[in-house]
Formats: sequence, C-alpha cells, structure tokens
Amino acid sequence: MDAKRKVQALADMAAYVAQAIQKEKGHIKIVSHFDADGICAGAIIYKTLEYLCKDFEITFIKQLGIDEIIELSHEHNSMLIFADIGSGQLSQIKEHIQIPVVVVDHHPPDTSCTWDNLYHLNPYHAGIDGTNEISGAGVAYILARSLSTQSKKQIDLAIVGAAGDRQCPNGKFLGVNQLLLEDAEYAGVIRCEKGLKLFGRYTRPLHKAIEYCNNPFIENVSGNESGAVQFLSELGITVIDKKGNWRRLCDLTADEEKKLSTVLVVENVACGGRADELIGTIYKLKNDYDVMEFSSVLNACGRQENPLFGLKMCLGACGGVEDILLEYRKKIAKGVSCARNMKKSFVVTDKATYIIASSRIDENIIGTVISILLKRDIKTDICVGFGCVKGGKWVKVSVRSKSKAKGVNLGEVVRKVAADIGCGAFGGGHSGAAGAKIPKGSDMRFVKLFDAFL
Ligand SMILES: [Mn+2]
Repeated sequence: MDAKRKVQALADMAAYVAQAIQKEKGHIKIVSHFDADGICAGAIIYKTLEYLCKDFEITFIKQLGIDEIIELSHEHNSMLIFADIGSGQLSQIKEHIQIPVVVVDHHPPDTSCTWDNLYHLNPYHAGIDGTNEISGAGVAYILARSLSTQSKKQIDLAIVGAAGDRQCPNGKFLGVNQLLLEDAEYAGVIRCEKGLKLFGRYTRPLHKAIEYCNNPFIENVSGNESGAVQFLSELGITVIDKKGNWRRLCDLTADEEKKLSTVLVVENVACGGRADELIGTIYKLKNDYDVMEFSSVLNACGRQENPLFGLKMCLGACGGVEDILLEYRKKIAKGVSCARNMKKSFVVTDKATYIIASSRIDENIIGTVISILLKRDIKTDICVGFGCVKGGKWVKVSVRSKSKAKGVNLGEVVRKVAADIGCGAFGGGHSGAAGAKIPKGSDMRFVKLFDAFL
C-alpha cells in the first residue's frame, strides 16, 4: 500500500476517535510526553481543543508508569487524551482508568488490549511504520485535522515532532512524513532550501551561531565568542553589515557561505564526522527557526523541566528562548567536563565504553553528554552512560553508537538486558540510540549482560 492510502486509512480511524472527543462536554485532560515530539503533539491537540471551545488542561510527563496512571485515576476528569505516549501501557490504563480514554501514539501498540471506553489511534493499525514514517505529532495532526479544519495550520508541528524523534535520517523525511512535508510546503508554513546546516541561520548573529556550534567542535572557537569573531574575520567574513547590524548566516553572499562551509566540513571530518552532514536541506519555519533547530529547542525545554515553555513556543511565543538555551548549554558543558574528569573510571571493553556517573550526571542530559563524548573522547563504537534519577531508587541508562556502527540494534539489546535484570527494570529504543531505567546498584550487572549480548 502506498503512503497516501495508508494516511487515508489512518484518517478514517481518526474520524471515529474525533467523534468521541467532539461529544465530550466535561473536563478533558491532555497528557503528553515531555520531549520535542510530545510537546508538538500536545500543542496540536491543545490548539484544536481551543478551536472547539472545550474545557481542558494539558500536562507533560517524562514517562507513563503505573504511579502516574494511578495518580490520574484519582483526578476529576471526564476524558483523558494521551499523546505520544500510552500505546505501550494499555493494560495498566485499562485496569485503573474508568473514564473515556483517547490514546494518540506512534509507539508499537499492545494490540491485544482494548475496551469500550478506549479510542486508540495508532499508525501500526493502518500499516504505517511508527518508528520511521510518522511521529506522535504526526498522528496528533491527523486526528486534529478531522476535528477542525483550522487545525490544518498546525501541520508544521507534525514535521518538527518527526525531526525531534530522529525520523529524518540524513536530513530526509520518509513515507507519511514526506507527504506531510509536501503539504506543509504547499501551505507555505515550511520553506525548503539547500545550504549550511548551522543552528541560528535566521535567528542569531553568525559569530554567535559559530560560537554555540558543537558540531563540529573547533578548539578556541566553539564556546568562545572572540575566538568565533576572529575565526570569521580570518575567512574574510565581516560580522557587522554596513548599517551596523549583526550579520546572520542567511545574510552571507553565496561565496561567503561556500567558504565557511568548506572550512567547517574539513573541521567536521577531522573530528570524526561525515563530509556531507553539514550541507543539506534547511526546512525553514514561519517563526524563522529551522525544523531541526526548533525541535532541539523544544527538547531543551523538556529536559530543563520546562515543557510548558516549549508549548508556548509552539503556540507562537518567541521571547526568552536564548535564556533557556544558555542554561541548557551550561548544564551540558558541566556534564561533559564531569564525565571527562572521571575518564580513569570508564569501563572499556573491546565492544563498548561504560561511563558510570549514576551519582553525578543528571538523567536528563546523560544521553547528550555521551553523544558528545562519542565524537572525540571514546574509541569504541558504542558508549553507555549511567545517570542519576531523582528519588535515588533508579538509574537511567543511555546507549549511543557512532554512525558507522552497524549490525546491532541497540534498542533490542537494551530491552533484553533490562528484562534480564528484572525488578521493574525496563528499556528499549532505536538501532542507534536506546535507554533504560534500572534499579540503583545494578549498574555493573547491566555492563556484564550488555557486553555479553553484544
Ligand atoms: Mn514520539
């Protein structure tokens, strides 16, 4: 079946779910995931319920475990809408929640579980691969479209959500995402152009964009404002225009951009990156952000425990972003230097490097920290980081591989290891990035089992 027919099949299912929402007169609570995709999915539904003049509220959660479900069961809502979350927790939801439940998710569903008050919209039921072809925000958009024609304006968020969930390998969207992108371009809410992929292309002074860039990481330039200015002036690129304004990347001439691209590509290859990853399609949004850039801003909001700020940005607010990003950068830099300082205690096997920072690096940033270390500090293809979780009962495990590492599905391995550890441990993910939560003290067991599975 081609992508268009699959979308039609999903839209037909959405119409049924939409009816239940339309009929609902009481208080609706939207519960969405706290990452970029979840924030976009939440924002799409939020805006749609606003169009429909519903009585509603929204909340974002890190995970939907049994504790969260029981807490929700004690609240006084008339309907719950789970977005970008819930398809894997149907049996627990069924057990504890009596009111009507809508689940709008793209994770593999527990198909055997269903009940009268469940309205479940999931791409797998329409033969769509929810890992690569559509995000939680994409599914939310399909639902929103059948609730209100005004919601068609939110299509850009469906693409941002997909980018946030890494559904654009090498900068390209596939299947349903590609169809949605074409619609978004046609509607004029996303504009595609080719060029240097540097965050802040339209939103930041160029020297700031260079200073904040970690990809490539250039010694004495990355994280160094005057170094960045000097770097540009050595290339013959002025940082201020004739009127005295800061120049942005989008203000450069084609020649200047080419010169800058060449140097950055060389630097990127020198630190282990691919030659072609810095040049490609830029997907410009109405708010001047690039799609990838905006999704990483939303991700930072979630990880800074401020998803509501991300929601506001999706709904059109624009102030205060630099502050939140600055805080986030500081946190990451602190995490990276903390990990580097404990290099001697890394456990290194011939397959992977294990960084056991379960009492020092926060669970929200451990994944990003090991991704950075994997570029320059680590020899093995796979890196595993252990981060601390508030409350002290759990440890967060993040696993990342270099783009070259092939043949291992990290998500599968992590899921099996977590199952072997037991005691409530759980995990999963994708082939190149995965995560788990394990009981405190089982770090070394994870190391042993994981290494054996590899
Ligand atoms: Mn998602």
